[in-house]
Amino acid sequence: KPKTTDGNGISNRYLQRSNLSNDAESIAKNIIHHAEYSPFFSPLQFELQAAYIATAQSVRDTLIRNWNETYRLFQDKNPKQAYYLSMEFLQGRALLNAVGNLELKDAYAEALNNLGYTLETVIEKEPDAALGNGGLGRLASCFLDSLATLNLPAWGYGLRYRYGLFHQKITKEGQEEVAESWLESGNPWEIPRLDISYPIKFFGEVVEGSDGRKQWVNGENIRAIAYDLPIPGYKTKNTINLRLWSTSVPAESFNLSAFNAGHHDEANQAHANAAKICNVLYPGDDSKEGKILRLKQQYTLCSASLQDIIFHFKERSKNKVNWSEFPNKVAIQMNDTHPTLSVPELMRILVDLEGLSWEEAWNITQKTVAYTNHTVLPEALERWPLEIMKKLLPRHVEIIEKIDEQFLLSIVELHKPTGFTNFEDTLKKMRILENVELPPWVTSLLVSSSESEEVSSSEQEIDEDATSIDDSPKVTAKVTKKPVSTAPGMVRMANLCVIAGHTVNGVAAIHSEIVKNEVFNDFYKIWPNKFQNKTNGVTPRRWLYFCNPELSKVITKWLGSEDWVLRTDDLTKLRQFAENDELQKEWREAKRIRKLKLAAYIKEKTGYTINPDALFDIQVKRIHEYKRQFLNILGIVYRYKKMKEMTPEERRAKYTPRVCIFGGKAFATYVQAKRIVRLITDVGAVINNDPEIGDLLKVIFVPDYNVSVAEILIPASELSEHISTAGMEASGTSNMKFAMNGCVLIGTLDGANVEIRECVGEENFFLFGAYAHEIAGLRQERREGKFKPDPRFEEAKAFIRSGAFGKYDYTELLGSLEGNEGFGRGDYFLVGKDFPAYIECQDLVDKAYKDVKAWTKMSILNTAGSGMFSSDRTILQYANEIWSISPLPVP
Ligand code: GL9
Repeated sequence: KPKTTDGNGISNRYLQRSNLSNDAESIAKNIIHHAEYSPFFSPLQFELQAAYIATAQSVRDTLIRNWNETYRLFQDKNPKQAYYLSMEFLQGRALLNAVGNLELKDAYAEALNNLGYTLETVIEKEPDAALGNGGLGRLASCFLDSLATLNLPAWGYGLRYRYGLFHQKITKEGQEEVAESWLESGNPWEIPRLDISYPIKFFGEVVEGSDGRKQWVNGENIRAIAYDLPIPGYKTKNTINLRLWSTSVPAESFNLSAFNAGHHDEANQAHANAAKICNVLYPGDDSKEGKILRLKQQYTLCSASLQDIIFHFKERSKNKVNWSEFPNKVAIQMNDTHPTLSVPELMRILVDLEGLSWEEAWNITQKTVAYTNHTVLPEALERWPLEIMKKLLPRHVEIIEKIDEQFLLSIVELHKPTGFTNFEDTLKKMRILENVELPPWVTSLLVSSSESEEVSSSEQEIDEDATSIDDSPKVTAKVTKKPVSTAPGMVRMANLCVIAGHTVNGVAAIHSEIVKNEVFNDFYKIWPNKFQNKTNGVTPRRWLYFCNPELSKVITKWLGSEDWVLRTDDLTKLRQFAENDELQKEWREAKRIRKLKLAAYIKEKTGYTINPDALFDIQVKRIHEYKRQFLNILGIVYRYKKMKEMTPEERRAKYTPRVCIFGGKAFATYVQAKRIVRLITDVGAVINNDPEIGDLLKVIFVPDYNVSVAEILIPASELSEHISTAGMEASGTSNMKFAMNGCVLIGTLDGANVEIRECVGEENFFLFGAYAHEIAGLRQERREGKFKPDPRFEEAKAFIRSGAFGKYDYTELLGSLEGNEGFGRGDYFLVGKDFPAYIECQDLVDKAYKDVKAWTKMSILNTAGSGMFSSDRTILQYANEIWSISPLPVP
């Protein structure tokens, strides 16, 4: 007898009936069905926009079916599951990726042809989902693709910002920001889960309940509502979930009497406050208001996700909740420090709501959470003012204070055998709270040890029984009052992550070394086993197979199968053909098709005509002083000046025709970065219109760089620039995408460049610049006034100062390269130091490009050596070495 209902209460008979067919004719019918019954528009106007929405909805049907099956399997088998918490997911467009992963691209292309459209033009109608700023957010999205592809039980959690990353307009004045509204025409990919919502509280106070447990009461109460995005794996049914939270308030919060009295804004206040939380990605946090908003965002993500994770844990435990099983079922990865509040939130839920003891809860929390560090820039290591946090999250601050004191106690215990001399600074550096007085029991220990090296053991020892903070040892030794610091108390999120997490990882080999030996060295010394490296990766589906079909076809032909899309190590087999004329010819033809497409795109967006046979030299990434777009443009300025000094014959002999392409957004309030954008466009305006130079040099700033623009730029690139000051770029991920697409890199020994160079071969990478271990010494040299700039560097700067590139006053920008003062001035990023090596290296590039065969070989060897930078490799390492999760494929 057939089962009539499944877990969700729908009759199997009907579920089977709704089977979807994958032939073009059925797909076309399905698209038309959506066009007809979709709430978005009338079928009488089946225009391009409608075609996109209906196509997306049709693809979503298949996604939802796979997504339900995957969910059901996870529910039934109850494996350990990983949850990737991130404030950013830079998804880009979904359509091509979805039909590609489902292997339905050809069927959809044919269906759309039958309806009078092409898949290519329909794809263009989709706005980028830009819920991230840059590499960190894009990494999270690549990870989701790999998690699904590898059939791993995992989910992503993020926020559903109404306005994603701003659009960048390039005007004569440089960058202008315009609000981005990806949801304006509706989002056909998401599934609003109005049935799934959780309460979120802010402000209020902490009281003690009659059961002795702490209760967090009153305050502002909102709700987080789930919006699900199905994430399909490649060549698998497994489709995982990216759950994005939106914020609202229940209807009763609408103040009807105020509204009726004519106070409309007041009536809507609660709703407006709640909606504000998910309004924009990363609001500027300079103001106090901005800080509270950002903290509210972070807490919303953490609290809603944890409530949801715990809901699933309980549901899957089927009435037999055993909390000690929690770390065997749940792995939480904190993508940078932004989701750090997960730690006190999990503690709060376990202790206050579930009634576990502090020790039990701490044990569970520590086994559950892990932390990825993505940057060593000190300004990016989040610190929150204690005052603000106390107001917004009073119970969490209590918990953080307790974790802090517990940590101090454990450190003191650890150091007991060696004594506490000179220990105070280390303690202060390591603890979570900054500018907060040490607890008296610690201070007195320190005082007693500094009074005499030979303190009697009885004096030095603290009460052995006092392992819990509540009754921390009452040491009565005299305490010398130190001047109370006037600096405001702060919570160091990274320290909390390192203390609470079972694992801390960096994102490239060199970065993980810096994390261990510099940033968190004190922690590394006590917990060496906590620290790991997980070199970043990128999905080869989006970043090679889908965005570069021509090159992919060549690769497949020479490798004899498409297996490389899942096993990128197979790409090494290209090495044996690197000098084969036939492959070389096909390789260049494939590259040229992409170069022509980019040339057309540049013409459309900037009006400039570029020579498709010139060397395409690209630097695309967020604009930042440490990434040194400034070095690149100064090199171009110098090149241009030299060209002008030569005869046409000399010019042609020395230089290779080049198109220097830039793209990237500057943070809206980052003045120096915006000046760099302006300089690039000013330089371009002069050089591009100089008839003497012609197509020997062009400088293009591609506006509004985003995931979709990257998909056009990267396949067309021949040389790409990854030229950060060594030690400052944690990893970089576009470097991996460029190498995969047969692009040769010019770069410093920084981030993943180090490993890319090893994998593709030194002779296939243009290396220049100071090494990471030299940087501190070089900065010191500068401060001492010992740095002698190269005359060529002086010449380039003077050329800009001369007004050769317009009237804009570049004094402030160039001034950052002068003096010896350090940050902000005194060339902190060592542009002057690396300038000579950089331009000399660029001369080598010019020479190398002239040898077509040798260059093509380098290009092939870059693709061949890029296999290890697949995010499949990265995710397998996370799965095995941090999360302990195993594949669970949907049959
Ligand atoms: C970053 C690092 O700067 C990059 O080097 C790294 O590749 C990525 C991913 O690990 O993380 N950290 C960081 O804060 N950003 C990164 O790109 N910034 C943005 O995403 C804007």
